[in-house]
Amino acid sequence: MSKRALITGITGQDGSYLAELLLGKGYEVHGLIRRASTFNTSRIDHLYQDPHEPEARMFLHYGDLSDGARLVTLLNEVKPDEVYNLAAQSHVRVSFEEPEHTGDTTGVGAMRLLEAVRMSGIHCRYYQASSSEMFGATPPPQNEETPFYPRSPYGAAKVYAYWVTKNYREAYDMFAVNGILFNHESPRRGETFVTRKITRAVARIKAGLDQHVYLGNLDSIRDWGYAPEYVEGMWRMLQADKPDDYVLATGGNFTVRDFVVTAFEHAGLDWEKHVRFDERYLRPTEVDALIGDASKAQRQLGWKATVQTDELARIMVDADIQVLEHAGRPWIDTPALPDWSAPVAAR
Ligand code: NDP
Ligand code: GDR
Repeated sequence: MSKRALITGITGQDGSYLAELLLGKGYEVHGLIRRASTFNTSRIDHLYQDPHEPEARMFLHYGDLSDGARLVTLLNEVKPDEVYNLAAQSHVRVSFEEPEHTGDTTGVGAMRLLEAVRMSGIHCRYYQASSSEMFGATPPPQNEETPFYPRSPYGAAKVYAYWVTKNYREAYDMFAVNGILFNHESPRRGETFVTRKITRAVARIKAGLDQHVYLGNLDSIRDWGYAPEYVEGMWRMLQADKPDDYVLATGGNFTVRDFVVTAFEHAGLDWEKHVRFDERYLRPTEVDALIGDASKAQRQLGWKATVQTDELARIMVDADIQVLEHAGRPWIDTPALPDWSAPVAAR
């Protein structure tokens, strides 16, 4: 019998890679999608099969994390073995403009899903997409023992979701885990996050379509890894013997400026001619430095990031150039990843 997974946020960057990974492992994959007036499934269209086909293994269901009753009916219908809660209003800057909505979706949404699991009486394993933004102002390196000090409505909502996940584990003996993931990016990254904004601008400037890109704070430090590797880590957390919380990160550190320089240089462009400042992209409170220590995940799950930030920047620039040159969709093909069945030292 194949395992059955339910993914909230399946239309997002991580949801699309996770769906691919699980289908590759023989899972039946169910995804929660929001009803929209336009199509919002471009990241997973290549995985879609007509549900009438007998071999179909991916199914999409309408729903929303703001609708608790729907989550109960859906869980009863799907009866998943594993639930991955990836849905969120995930943009930190936007969370200052929409704090209440962010709290409702990113924070209370996780509680609604946990409560729906409990009420439906289904015995499943639960993954919560927690974030390095929870560490906020606490200086690096950050690991599972580092105190939280969120610096945005988004970070605060993720702290709430983290604690309710832990509470349901302790109160109801649920197999519920927090993956505390540092920034991870890819050619499928949303266009308003800084890495993709930069690599997309590089491609457009190179093609002569734009002259400038407007950015905010170039001094913040982030630990940027490659998203396809991180969804493997999520899956590994749910295969462990015991539920626990894990940091996933590369351990590297790069400023936004370093990322800009690497991306522009890779395309043979001088960044100083093209990058301009716009204060609208500053945040009322910034997170200055996030650098993760993922040694627990390496020790206990055999997980280790192999793509460092400079290589990631080049992958993303190449993909965005390819999109423009070939009007194609390079995100469909995930480049070969390490052999995850091999011990870490052998990779
Ligand atoms: P995206 O922003 O790409 O995807 C978010 C997903 O959530 C989309 O599928 C979106 O649907 C869905 N969603 C938003 N609001 C709701 C709602 N009310 N009900 C149901 N679905 C909703 O995020 P990522 O893939 O980058 O991240 C996945 C998760 O991991 C998020 O929770 C994020 O906060 C967290 N995270 C991400 C990190 C990163 O670096 N990428 C690092 C740490 C944590 P739609 O397509 O319709 O908008
Ligand atoms: P982050 O990602 O806030 O770390 O959250 P983002 O790419 O938005 O910002 C990273 C850093 O870049 C600076 N910056 C800009 N950011 C954006 N978006 N646009 C700009 O023009 C710009 N100029 C400078 C920011 O100030 C910041 O310091 C991401 C999200 O995926 C979260 O959901 C996730 O939880 C965390 O990563 C870990």
